[in-house]
Amino acid sequence: MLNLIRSTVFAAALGVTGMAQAQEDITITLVPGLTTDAFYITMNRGAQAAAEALGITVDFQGAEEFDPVLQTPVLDAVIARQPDAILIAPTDSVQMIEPLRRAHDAGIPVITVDTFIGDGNYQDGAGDGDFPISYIASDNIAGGRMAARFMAEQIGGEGKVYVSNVRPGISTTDQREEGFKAEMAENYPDVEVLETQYNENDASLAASQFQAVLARNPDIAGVFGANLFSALGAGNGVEGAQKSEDVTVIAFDAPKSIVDNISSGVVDAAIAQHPAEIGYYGVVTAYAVLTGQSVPTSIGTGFTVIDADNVNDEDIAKFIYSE
Ligand code: T6T
Repeated sequence: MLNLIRSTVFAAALGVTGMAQAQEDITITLVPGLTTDAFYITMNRGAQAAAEALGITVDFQGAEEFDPVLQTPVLDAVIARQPDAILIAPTDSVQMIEPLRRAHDAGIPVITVDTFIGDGNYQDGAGDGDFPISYIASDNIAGGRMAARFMAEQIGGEGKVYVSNVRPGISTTDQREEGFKAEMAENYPDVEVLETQYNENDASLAASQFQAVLARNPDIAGVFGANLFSALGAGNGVEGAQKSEDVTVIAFDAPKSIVDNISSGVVDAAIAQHPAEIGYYGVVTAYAVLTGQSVPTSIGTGFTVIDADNVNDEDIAKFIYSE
């Protein structure tokens, strides 16, 4: 860790008070959910923009799959290198608490981006996962509710739909499903939400699950793909079954592949998160912590809905994720 400690000692030796750590020496590590996902690639783009603006270094270290068993050794290696702060998208809200506590115990400030640990309310003295300093992310319950409203409008307020999701235990996708179901239950009593299909972040599995749901429910009216791979797979499944005319697909996330599916009519709407904004504010928040500022315990970032009406608009292009 370059560290505050070292520069404070140095400052003290020089008899200088209030001397801050040299900016060019600050190193923050961003640990994504996985390295090859356009969402996290875009988050890193925002993080690098903030690093450049601040004259600090941000490195990007992650696993190749969204899995706490694979993320933990990556995190342990990051802790061993002692960065000044860790920004991380924890891949499980319970299983990543103890690995992250090791960073905290080593004196490295932890900020979570995109996903949270514990109950997501940090620094309130309650719960095991209370120690991260801040959480920067989309409001995923609100996003799930938005998805439900777009779905309900498209299917005329009635019919069978299901959520294609990754696996339980991921804060973001759990909350999107929760918001989706709550909105349907409260406002669309004639929409029946079938059992969730879990795909382990595998788009091929999500596509074949659509075929199986269709076989059991020939009148299926819609699928909500709760993240990039779920939505991509749901779209491919619907297209493969030649059901695009009859089945509404609402996607969370907006890589180019999903935007292309909007243009071709396979996906009806995508709720684009603003991952670059998450990365940018994540780095700025870590920098503020490292330079002695107080920071909010949570920062909410926005959404942009992309559909056939605006997909070709110039000002939409910046919300399409980088690959
Ligand atoms: O939807 C994003 C992210 O918000 C979620 O936590 C995991 O999946 C994505 O990375 C998309 O693949």
